[in-house]
Amino acid sequence: MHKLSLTYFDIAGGRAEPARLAMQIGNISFKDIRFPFAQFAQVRKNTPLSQVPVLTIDGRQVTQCNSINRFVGKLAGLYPEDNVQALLCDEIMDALEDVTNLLRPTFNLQGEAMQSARKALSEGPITQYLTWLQTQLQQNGGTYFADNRLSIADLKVFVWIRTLNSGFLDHIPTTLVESVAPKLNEHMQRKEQTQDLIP
Ligand SMILES: N[C@@H](CCC(=O)N[C@@H](CS)C(=O)NCC(=O)O)C(=O)O
Repeated sequence: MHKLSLTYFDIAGGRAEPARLAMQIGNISFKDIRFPFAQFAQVRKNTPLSQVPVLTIDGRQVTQCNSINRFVGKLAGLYPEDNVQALLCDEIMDALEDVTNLLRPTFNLQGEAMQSARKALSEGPITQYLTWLQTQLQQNGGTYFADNRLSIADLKVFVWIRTLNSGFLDHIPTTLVESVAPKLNEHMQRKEQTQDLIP
């Protein structure tokens, strides 16, 4: 058994939350190292690319959230064994990284500049990705994103949709998901209702 720890912000979202959920669901023992935003400058001095999340496995630090997701997904039985289903699972996770990266520069903006940048993202790429995700869900039967069962892709979508709905991202309307891709809210609510999904 590997000795695992996962280092990330103390938030119920972002790039490490799907892996945290997967390890909880799969009863994978790990050290959940959480820190407040204010400590990031200090923490990043000790991470390989000055970024988080970092998975430490038997003392070795590993970066890249989707690599971490695939690894813990396999440990937890939440990653498809079939190659095509694995491809579909990866596609969803990588698409979510793309849209997350579009949001990234807006965190450095303030006031009206942030408002107009986020309005443009909401009406453009975020709507496009939400619509696409809903289509993918429906093409795969309407319940799961791959493999006809819960996978790490479902957890990553769940975390993103919960964040969009939460109001955590200023100027992204909390009604956006419901208005452009309501099936994704149903998907999230289904996951929330299952006892295997935490906090
Ligand atoms: N490609 C990396 C991106 C990681 C990343 O950008 N993490 C953010 C926090 S969610 C970060 O550390 N940002 C600081 C920076 O890049 O300077 C991954 O997939 O994990």
